[in-house]
Amino acid sequence: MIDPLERWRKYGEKPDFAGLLSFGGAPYTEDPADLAGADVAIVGAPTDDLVSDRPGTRFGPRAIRAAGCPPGPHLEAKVDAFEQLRIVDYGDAPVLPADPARSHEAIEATVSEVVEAGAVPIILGGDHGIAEPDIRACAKEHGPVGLVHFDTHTDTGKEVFGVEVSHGTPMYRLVEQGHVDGARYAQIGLRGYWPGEEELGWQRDKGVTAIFMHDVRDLGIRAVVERAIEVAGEGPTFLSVDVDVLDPVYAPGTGTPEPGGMTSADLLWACRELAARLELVGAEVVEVIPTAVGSADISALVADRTVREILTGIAMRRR
Ligand SMILES: [Mn+2]
Repeated sequence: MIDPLERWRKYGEKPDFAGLLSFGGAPYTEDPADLAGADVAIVGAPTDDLVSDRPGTRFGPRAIRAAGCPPGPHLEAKVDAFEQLRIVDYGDAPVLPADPARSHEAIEATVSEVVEAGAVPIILGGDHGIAEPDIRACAKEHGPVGLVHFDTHTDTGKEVFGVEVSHGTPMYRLVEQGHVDGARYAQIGLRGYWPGEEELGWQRDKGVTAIFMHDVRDLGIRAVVERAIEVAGEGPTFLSVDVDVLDPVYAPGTGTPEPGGMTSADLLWACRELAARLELVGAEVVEVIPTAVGSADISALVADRTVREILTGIAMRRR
């Protein structure tokens, strides 16, 4: 285990641009034995072979780590997640370029190591196809999970361009395979021009709750989050955040941007509130295509802060 903050210990904080790249300066390890006693482990899943439009999310995990800031108390929640939780950065899953099947096997195996150690995995994508290995690893341990899913798109296609394993199909497959309980599944932020009646009809049959962007606009984020908490209810739940749920002004670096989306302020608060009130067994932040370096990359920056809000919420729940 390497503690990237150690050399700066006497100053109380490390500059963001210096030292080993780990999430939030968390201790870094690739040894499963070091996961013992961890509350949360960050896992990178740098793969983008399954996108239907713009590639580049393979650079997401590294950019999100580079956009991080050191630990400290959350000014609104008054909680320092890094002080209250044992958080480790477990590095990247050993993905293979141009071999999505073996990359998914590697991601599922790495996330499973975290789950089996009793820690909550938070996975940095990567395209949204990684939801399949991420959630499967959690469901193997906890049984069918509830799901709160922020996204422009439902990702419930049976196929995209005739391809069944795609970043547009993971939620269809996870529900059909019994890893996600459709009755405990809420989507938030849907808008634009996909999917069609076939996919929406399938969702309704499975009892999935679709909360559209016009619902967020008309009802407000607090009412929408209450509805999602009601749907997910008690029991193990996964939180999946596709940054394309945000308006492209907040996260222009993403594979399939759609104007008219959520604000960062709403998404960040929602993630903290959900993590504080639901029994989260895992989370992922996906579809970041970095276009710059470090805190200059606004899509990676909002992804880093999304994970920080989830961590703050978990710390609030356990306090
Ligand atoms: Mn998605």
